[in-house]
Amino acid sequence: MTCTALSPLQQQETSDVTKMDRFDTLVESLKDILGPSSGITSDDVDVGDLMHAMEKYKSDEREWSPYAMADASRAYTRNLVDEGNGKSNLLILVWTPGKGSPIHDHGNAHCVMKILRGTLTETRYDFPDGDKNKPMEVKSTSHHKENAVAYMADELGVHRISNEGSDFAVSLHLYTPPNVAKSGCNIFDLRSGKKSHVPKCGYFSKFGHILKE
Ligand code: 2CO
Ligand code: FE2
Repeated sequence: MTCTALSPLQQQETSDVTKMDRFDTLVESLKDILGPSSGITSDDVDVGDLMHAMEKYKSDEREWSPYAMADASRAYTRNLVDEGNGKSNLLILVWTPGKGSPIHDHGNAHCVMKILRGTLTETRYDFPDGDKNKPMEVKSTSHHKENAVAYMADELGVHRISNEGSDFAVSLHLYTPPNVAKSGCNIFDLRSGKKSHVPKCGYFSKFGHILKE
């Protein structure tokens, strides 16, 4: 298995150990915005505020690269950055070129995604209609470029994310409440619409440390 951080963290100013870089500031801002929410349902969260905070941050690889663990043997890696006082999951996903996720839902949670590097393709579908065995139809296809922010939720259907570029792509995902981390998600077969439950959507690394399998 190949495990490589995307690039070495560049030597940074160490004279002020309390200095926070802008990515760290974004992580704290997201936590602050979620502060007043109950963390139990997704109804009392202001998604606009979360998206605005992500839009304000301009991606700088030196700031987030300690979390961005790539593994070319997988379609993508899920790297935990923060748990937002139990109200969210903040993940950095590293997408292998030419690969993508299965079609999946989001456990009744808000999903806000910001592209940190490269371009990602999002293909949306409606939830399959009951148990009918029929191919899933594409509802929309979008290409999200570096620094773009997108929103997804079960109300909008299900989706697949893929990296059609020739280099690793990286995205930041905030899930609130953290339902998928607790109970997994569902994936869907493109040809039949058949649903399968994935009980655990695991992490490749947590807080910058690769997890041993
Ligand atoms: N939801 C997927 C995951 O957390 C990534 S696609 O963007 O929502 O694995
Ligand atoms: Fe998703």
